[in-house]
Amino acid sequence: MQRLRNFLQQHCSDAGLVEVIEQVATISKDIAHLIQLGDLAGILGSAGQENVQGENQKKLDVIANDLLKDGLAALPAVKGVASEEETLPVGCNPEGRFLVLFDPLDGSSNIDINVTVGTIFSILAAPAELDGGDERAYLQPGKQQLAAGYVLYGPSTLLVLTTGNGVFSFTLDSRVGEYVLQRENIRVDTKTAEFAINMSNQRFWKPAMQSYVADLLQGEEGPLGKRYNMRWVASMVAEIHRILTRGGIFMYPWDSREPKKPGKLRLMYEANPMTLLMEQAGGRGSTATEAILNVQPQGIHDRVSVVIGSAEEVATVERYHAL
Ligand code: AHM
Ligand code: MG
Repeated sequence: MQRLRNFLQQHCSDAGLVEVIEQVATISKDIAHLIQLGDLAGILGSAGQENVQGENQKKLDVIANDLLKDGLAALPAVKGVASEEETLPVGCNPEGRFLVLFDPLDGSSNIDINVTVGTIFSILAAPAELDGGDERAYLQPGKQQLAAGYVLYGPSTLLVLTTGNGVFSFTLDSRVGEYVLQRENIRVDTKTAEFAINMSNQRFWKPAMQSYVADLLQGEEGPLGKRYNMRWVASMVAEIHRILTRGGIFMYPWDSREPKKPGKLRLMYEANPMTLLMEQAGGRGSTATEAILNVQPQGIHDRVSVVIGSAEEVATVERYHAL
């Protein structure tokens, strides 16, 4: 069984990048430990404050954010970090070569009911001329990511990773405190008959999305000619992991509840890393009208409409939007 450190040394020629990924992995073990303790560690419930997006922060959102921010800032290779839970990017080491963006605890509305949550991360090259606290340094399209991944805190703790050359999954062996390689070169089926979307928002979607989902629901008698199954965990890490494991399509499209926002999910530390993983596994990520990895961010907390998963099904959604 290959350990993460050995794997990274063999698969990634940049020692600085290896160090950053290993640090995320090390911190995730502390987060996993706290999640397992739950109430016993006094970490459940609200922190009594809101983040920049106006969302109520859970205690564990704040704790996971501080662990990642402080642990990454301690590395000479890290020039700056940006987080869902931080209004502005945080400058770290001026000589650093990397910027790390993360959602420290995605799906955190699930934490109090003991359902899967995750950490999502994306690593970019730091422009030499800009400070790590300067937002402009981060505003690179997703196709420029050097590495991306997530940690899934579920029945097992898993690290799923790409450095741009395939997708690999590691399981945390809590007996020795090490991530060990579990699946190599993960591939996603191009076809699927399983979809994930929050159906309670149906009446707020654009007509093209309403019409696509209405056709899915017609099953084998409808124009798509297939009987579809549906899942919704309300935890993007769990949904994307399911799709990487058995195929499917995940959608969080624009809706008219907040018409000025292009979507609910965040481009730079949710949609981009998940799309890079999916594309490295043979799937796709789209806004429904353009490739997510081509979207030029205007701000670190930009939101985006998200359609990610099996390539042929993502193309079908795009077809409905092109009509
Ligand atoms: P969060 O980063 O505040 O946890 O929000 C992101 C989560 C995703 O994990 C999930 O897909 C989505 O929000 C669920 O939203 P909803 O509760 O509207 O179904
Ligand atoms: Mg999130």
